[in-house]
Amino acid sequence: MKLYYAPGACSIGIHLLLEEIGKPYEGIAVNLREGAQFKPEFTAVNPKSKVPTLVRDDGSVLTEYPAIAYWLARTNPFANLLPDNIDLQARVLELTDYCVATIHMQGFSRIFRPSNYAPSAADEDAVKARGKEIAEKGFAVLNEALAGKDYAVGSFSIADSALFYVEFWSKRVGIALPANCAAHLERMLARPAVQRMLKAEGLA
Ligand SMILES: N[C@@H](CCC(=O)N[C@@H](CS)C(=O)NCC(=O)O)C(=O)O
Repeated sequence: MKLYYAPGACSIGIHLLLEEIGKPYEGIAVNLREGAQFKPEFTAVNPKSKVPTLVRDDGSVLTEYPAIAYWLARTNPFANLLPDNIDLQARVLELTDYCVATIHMQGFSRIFRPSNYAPSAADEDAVKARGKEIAEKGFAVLNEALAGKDYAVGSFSIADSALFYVEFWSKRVGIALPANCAAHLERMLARPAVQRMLKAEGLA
């Protein structure tokens, strides 16, 4: 298997799941700042120009965070990345989608790439501020979901990898995490798989 990732990007969540699973894989860094995602070498693999991108052992390519995380969990049941209970599985998908589709794509995307949302450069500060509001509201929701739990649905699952990457980004943009999210981030940082991933990406 090959994981195309960018250091510190949302792909950190998939990268840590591969470390949790512990099977051999190749990590290939894509330099988003230099535009490597738009070069033919990468678009031949993923025409969406996005990481994470997973190339499976049969050569087929899987994209989109929730799909990759779900496939990794289902094909590696020994790693216990998805609970057996269907109701809890639905909660895992609900939280994963909220992190990716709302907190990341609507919140952090506005903060990291305001020009994609602003009609002119003069509007960019307002776009960033709106992104911060969306992310902060998202963390308030996650904080409630984490109340009384070590992990998103009790035991560790793919949802925690998605929570982790948005929590990890919070420091970068000056968002103070509410208490349960801050404790969850610390708990995640204490996992050996997360430490291995951070070292591999030069973020430790
Ligand atoms: N919906 C995609 C989002 C992936 C995404 O936005 N990845 C960002 C990095 S966090 C990216 O590759 N951006 C490329 C760019 O900014 O040009 C997913 O769930 O995987």
